[in-house]
Amino acid sequence: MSARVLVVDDLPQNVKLLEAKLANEYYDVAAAYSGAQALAKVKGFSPDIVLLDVMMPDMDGFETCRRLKADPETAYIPVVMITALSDIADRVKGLESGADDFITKPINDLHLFARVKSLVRLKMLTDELSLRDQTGSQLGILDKPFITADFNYKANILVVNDDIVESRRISDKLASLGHIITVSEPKKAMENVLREHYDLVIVSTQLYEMDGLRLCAQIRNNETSRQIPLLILVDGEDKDLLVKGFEMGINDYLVTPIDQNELVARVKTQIRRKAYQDALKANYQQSLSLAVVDSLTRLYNRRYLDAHLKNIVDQALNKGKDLSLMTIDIDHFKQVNDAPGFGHHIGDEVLRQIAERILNSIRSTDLATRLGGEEFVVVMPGTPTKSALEIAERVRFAIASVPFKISAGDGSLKCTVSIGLASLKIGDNGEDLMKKSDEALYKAKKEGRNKIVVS
Ligand code: GH3
Ligand code: MG
Ligand code: MG
Repeated sequence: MSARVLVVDDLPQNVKLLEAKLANEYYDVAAAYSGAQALAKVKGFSPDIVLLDVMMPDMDGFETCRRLKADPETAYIPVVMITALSDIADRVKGLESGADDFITKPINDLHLFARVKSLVRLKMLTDELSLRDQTGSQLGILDKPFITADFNYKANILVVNDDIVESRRISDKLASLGHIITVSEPKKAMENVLREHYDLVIVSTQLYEMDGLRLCAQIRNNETSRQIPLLILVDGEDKDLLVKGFEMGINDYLVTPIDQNELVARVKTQIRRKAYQDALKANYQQSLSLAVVDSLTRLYNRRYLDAHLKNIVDQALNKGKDLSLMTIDIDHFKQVNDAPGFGHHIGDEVLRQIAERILNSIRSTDLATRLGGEEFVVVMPGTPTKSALEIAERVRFAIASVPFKISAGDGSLKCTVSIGLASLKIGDNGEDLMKKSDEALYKAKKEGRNKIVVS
């Protein structure tokens, strides 16, 4: 995994040492020698992770970190603080300032690479989501999501530990962060994980009944629980176990006996991250479907057609495949809305049923969209004019042959559509195709409606 690392330290020899270690593992490394320099460099270099010394003149590591995390552009770059001492107060202060992790000097290579790998992996996931989000913003359909660092979210946390005393201490300490469930049997834990929604699972690796890591592996290997953050409790001496844990994708660890403040800080970090990822995903999915699907008919809308028609046309031209497109317009639809005792909502009832009949008359590979108003477009990949005409006739007939159910008048209404059909010729683009089918539609209207005209 090649990733970009920014090393920040006021002492050049420290920077050199870290640079050498990281370059050795094929990381792409840049250096900054002060907090101010780091803030500037982050923008151009866009690192996947920042290793940040705490003790620096002028702006110290805490302040640098706070500023990185306060800027929406840089907030999601993981920061690892490097503290001179294994001073608990410093660690907690670091995590409170938004750091994702810390390492103590002298730097243990194992811990360094474990932390870096795990954070970089997470960053890549977040990047992918942001990228999709950005595509959404470019299409003009997504608001920029930004979850602030403040923290009111009540989390669901599962603690798996058969040390009842330790378990109790953990759940007391975390009580203010949300809802804490404790279980002592791994089997029951897995059942819980699959049944409930958890924001974090804390697993002791000193369980009597089962290897705690095995439970972690089960959680990671199950589609339902794959994304849940995992935090393990390990005996400080057990380095091998920690390495194995990171390899299977745990997110963080605490060394026993647990420091209570560190517990809270690390749990908060995990939950915040999960909340961010969830929000990003939900925002993306929801905005996307809100933005490209027409709410009345549930067909795709014009924005979607505009974005995709070009791709469909390019693909057809490149592969030498047929492509046909029809524009469907309801005949005298204004009269439906304007009929005495009817109104817009009756028109909407008809629109919905027309969309349904269009969908039922086309094939699953065809793309049905509501272009706007009472006009629909169906794109038919791989379809020459002759077959497209058959499909168009099916649509026309499905609409004209059976009256629509409405909640006005005598409860039913006859309605017809006119259809313009065009097929792709070499040299055409999407717009040409739309224009041709629209002209054909105009002709169908002129020739008396309830009919199909081929361009
Ligand atoms: P033509 O056969 O020439 O297409 O006649 P038309 O009345 O269908 O055409 P025109 O373009 O004059 O009017 C379209 C009407 O469609 C205007 C509007 O009342 C109605 N309409 C457009 N969008 C909606 C909608 O979302 N809901 C409802 N109920 N009516 C709509
Ligand atoms: Mg119209
Ligand atoms: Mg019309």
